[in-house]
Amino acid sequence: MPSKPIFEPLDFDRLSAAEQSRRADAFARRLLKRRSVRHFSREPVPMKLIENAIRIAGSAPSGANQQPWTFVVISDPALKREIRIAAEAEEKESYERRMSQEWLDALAPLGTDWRKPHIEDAPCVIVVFRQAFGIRTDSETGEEARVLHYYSEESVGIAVGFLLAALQISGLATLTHTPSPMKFLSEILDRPANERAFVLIPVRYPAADAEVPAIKKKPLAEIMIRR
Ligand code: IYR
Repeated sequence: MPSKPIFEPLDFDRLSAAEQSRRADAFARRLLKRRSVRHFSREPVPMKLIENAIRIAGSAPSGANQQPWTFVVISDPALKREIRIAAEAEEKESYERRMSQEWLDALAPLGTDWRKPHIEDAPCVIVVFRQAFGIRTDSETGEEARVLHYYSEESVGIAVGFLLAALQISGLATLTHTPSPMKFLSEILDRPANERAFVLIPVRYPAADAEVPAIKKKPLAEIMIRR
């Protein structure tokens, strides 16, 4: 039986125009500095910051509020090593055989290759899983049934955006890594059949001498249209 909606008062702080601008500027200043970093320091990352960022990611809007995500936080060195080895095996195959020349050319300015040492030397790696469907257990019979999930790709994409922004605001550096195919992550991390790896995110402080590719974002005039 469908349940009826229950409403509650919205908790919303109406800000003064000055405060709105101040917050928007402060957020932009910090977020505009976000770069994908591949050179990390080995300094540990406070778990409180990771928990906070995942709490924020978990508050993202999702299709039918199904929250179709699982965030696996890995700090065990042996597990990170295992993931690095498996990711590099897939990536080597991709870079050397699966990716087209057009794709390799598009990536050339980033200077990436199949080697992924950052998976191992980040003190923390977050693997985000998308729950392609849910599992409902009947309280009486104990029988399991599939629950359809709506817009799970979009929902997890939004949650990852929240996650990256929260980690950036917390003063940490991230990298979005999508080794392809990612099935090995389900196996190594022992995830159930309804979950698909979505993205792997090494998190940490950048190395003191970290460098990033000299690439630019499109200006506002190129990405925004007013009608
Ligand atoms: N998954 C590979 C290749 C790669 C693909 C894209 I599209 C990028 O923006 C960056 C890398 C890798 O992680 O190296």
